[in-house]
Amino acid sequence: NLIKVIDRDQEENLMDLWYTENHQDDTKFSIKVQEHIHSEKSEFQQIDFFRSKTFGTFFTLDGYMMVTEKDEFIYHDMITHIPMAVNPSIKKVLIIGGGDGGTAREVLRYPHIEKVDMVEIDERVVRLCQQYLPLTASKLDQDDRLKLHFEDGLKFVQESADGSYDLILVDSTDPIGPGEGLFTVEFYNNCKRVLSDDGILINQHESPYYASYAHEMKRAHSKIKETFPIAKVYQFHMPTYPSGHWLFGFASKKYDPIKDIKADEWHQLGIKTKYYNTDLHIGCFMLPTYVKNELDNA
Ligand code: AAT
Repeated sequence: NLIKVIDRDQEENLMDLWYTENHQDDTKFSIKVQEHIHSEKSEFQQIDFFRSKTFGTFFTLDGYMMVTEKDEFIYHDMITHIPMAVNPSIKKVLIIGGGDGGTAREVLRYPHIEKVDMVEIDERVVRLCQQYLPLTASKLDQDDRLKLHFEDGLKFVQESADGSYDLILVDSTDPIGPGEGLFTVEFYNNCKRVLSDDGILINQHESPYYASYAHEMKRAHSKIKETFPIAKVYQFHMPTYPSGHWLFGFASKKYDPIKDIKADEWHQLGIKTKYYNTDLHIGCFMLPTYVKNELDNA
């Protein structure tokens, strides 16, 4: 999927390097690269870091965009603050994936959170993000409440005790390669078991727009709604992901994400956010008709 297009710039006679991701067979998204900072094949995946003018430093896994410096606040606000405003007394959090550290950074802004276990399969992603994306990775070695585990998230939840977390955030790659097991019924059942009675599961839920991603969205939703009594989907705008329209899933045994929002309590915490707010919290669950229909038929 990683295609480097090298063009000769007419005027300056310089070589241009572009990062290109195929969003469809005939549709590509490209960012002009100022520098290809790092490239390696880890035990699990191909990892590349680039520098660009518009999106700052960004990194890809197996050629797919993961995080850019400029738009990561959107993704990390939306994965974290939605569940935290539904249950502001969450104390024990499990993050699966999220090697860049952005999700952990947002979670650790809540002073009453007691413990965060972050389970990332690929230690190299963490170490490279600490080196090249210090603004997202900054909290990974600075907060005693956070414990890093370098192992498969599926195996970790299989081995975790019942009811040990109030919140699970699945900040995973797409369901190909190492992320595949995190989109299975077995995984969702284990998440349900290790969550407390008022626990919440948020998962990376793909995109509704292009058919190949919408297929994964439907597959994930059909499995989660079989597992949890409350299973909703919410949307946000992610400029560098395919089609720019992306989703997270909200699943719970007890809380409805709209009816049970504790907006006043959340405001009292004084957490400043650039994308999330409590109006958007309600709005992001209002889905376009075609998305609603696809999810209803999932
Ligand atoms: N914060 C947004 C970044 C990501 S990266 C997702 C991370 O999940 C990667 O670091 C990858 O190594 C890790 N991962 C993949 N599979 C597993 C697994 N089985 N167990 C633990 N960690 C895993 C998300 C990008 C979303 C992209 C959407 N197109």
